[in-house]
Amino acid sequence: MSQENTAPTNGKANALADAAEVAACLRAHRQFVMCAHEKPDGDVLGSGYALGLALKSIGKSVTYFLDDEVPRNLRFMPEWQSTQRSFEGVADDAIFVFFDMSDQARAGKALQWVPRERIVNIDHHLGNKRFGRWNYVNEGEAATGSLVLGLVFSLGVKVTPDIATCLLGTLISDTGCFQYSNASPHTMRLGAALIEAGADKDLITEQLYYTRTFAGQKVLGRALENAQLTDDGICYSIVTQAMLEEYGATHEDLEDVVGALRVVDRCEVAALFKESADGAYRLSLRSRGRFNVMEMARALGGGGHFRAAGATVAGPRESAIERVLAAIRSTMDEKSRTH
Ligand SMILES: [Mn+2]
Repeated sequence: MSQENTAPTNGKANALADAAEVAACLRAHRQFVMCAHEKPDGDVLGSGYALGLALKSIGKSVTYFLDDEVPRNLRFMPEWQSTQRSFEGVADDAIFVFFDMSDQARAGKALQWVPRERIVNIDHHLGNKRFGRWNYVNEGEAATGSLVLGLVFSLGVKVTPDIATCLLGTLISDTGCFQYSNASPHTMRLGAALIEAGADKDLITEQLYYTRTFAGQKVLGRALENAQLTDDGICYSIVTQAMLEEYGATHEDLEDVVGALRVVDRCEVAALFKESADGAYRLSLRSRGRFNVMEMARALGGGGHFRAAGATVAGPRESAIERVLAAIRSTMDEKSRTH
């Protein structure tokens, strides 16, 4: 990969300036804590590991903090075993880098104490709250990892095969293996450059898309068996705690379920209700492209993207379903009236 001192921008005039400014901050400090959001995915962890590797290569001290286990399917990422659940060894002047979250609250309880003046915020979500002292945000990018690649360039660090694997993992994770509409020519070029730099594409796709637990596949079968399809194109299903217990599955095993509902030909909006131990439901919403599920999720106190969003809704089950279907229909009706 060429080492031009330019950040890969996506038509946003301020992205390059932001990258240079953040790179200056990274050069000026000596210790960094990489911070992930709750329910970590390939984008947030790959971004943290990639920037961590880049910073270590220029002599900086790096801690990867995660108030959770690293999900099994992300344990292919270089550096994952260095992830720690405490702030042990973190000095008072350390800088905290928050990845892939529009709001500090998404980082979970353990990171709410971190003051703005010590935060670098790197993100691609709509409506980012600019909660850091340094905010490197570009909503046009498919993944936060694209922005991290820009920083690696700005730092003048060589993109090693390990850094490339982490960053290709972010792109593959957030684009559904380059299938979603966010996989622009720009994103494909970044992916190609990362493969040229030595990223292990086959390892990433095998781990993210072709490795599932047997328990998870059994629950997927049950969720499809129980799925409902309404006349107005809402395909939904529920995974209860009892189902998870029956097969020994966890919420981590459920990531394919909502996608399997979304592919139904008469489906416009897919909704999966995942019962939590406390009786509330974690809701995942997916759109076939006509309706903005982020609006629906926001009406329920959640958020996300146009085609993929989520929220948490209180039980009991029947009233949760009723409220969610009402929120979905309200957005669908609104669009039908205005288009
Ligand atoms: Mn992301």
